[in-house]
Amino acid sequence: MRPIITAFKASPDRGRGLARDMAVRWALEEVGLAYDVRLVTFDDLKSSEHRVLQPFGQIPTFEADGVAIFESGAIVLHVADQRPGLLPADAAARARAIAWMFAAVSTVEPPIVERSMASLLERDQPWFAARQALLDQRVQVRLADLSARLADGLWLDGAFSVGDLMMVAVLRRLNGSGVLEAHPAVEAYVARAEARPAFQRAFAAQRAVFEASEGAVS
Ligand code: GTB
Repeated sequence: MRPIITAFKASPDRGRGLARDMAVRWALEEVGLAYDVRLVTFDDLKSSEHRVLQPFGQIPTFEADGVAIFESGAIVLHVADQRPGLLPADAAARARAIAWMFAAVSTVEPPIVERSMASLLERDQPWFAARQALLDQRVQVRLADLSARLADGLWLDGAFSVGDLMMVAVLRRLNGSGVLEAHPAVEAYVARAEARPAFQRAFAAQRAVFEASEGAVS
């Protein structure tokens, strides 16, 4: 059975590939698994049918061969387990790749999300500049550590893995913010990952959905 994932019919990221179906599409492309997409509206997300698949009423979800799961990281890991390409065969290296996935979502992502939410919701507050400086600093600390880790290496731990995929999916939220520029090794790392053919195919697929939704509106 071809996996079926869910994605926004009209993504609020306007086709920039920042919604969380992007990492899932990218993983599927990396391992060469063809998939189908069920496009959903915000109303669909809150339906009882969708909540059976995703208790929080969100995208993405994944269904294939009796497996129905949610959480983009869990889906990416499951996909990586289906075919070679994203998880090293060696048990210790595999464990390290999974550790990098967790580092992406639980160590690097929180300050990035806090920073973008503040930019979005608190911009008009009189204390915004001071808070933004503090949040920038927290992101910079993580980026400096990643930069040191990458040093002259192409990826976080040997060959490209699920760890890199999730890390880059998280770091892409900083694209266009001017924050990555202070860390050329991290900026080059993100660019290297985005140049992968599998990333390009996944990006084009989600972009096509956005363009179709724009066409439907106008
Ligand atoms: N931890 C879950 C996972 O990784 O799967 C989080 C899933 C999630 O946040 N899904 C969001 C959602 O369905 C879409 S991706 N939200 C609807 C809701 O909660 O009602 C989050 C997202 C959306 C848009 C941007 N953007 O525009 O930059 C970035 C991220």
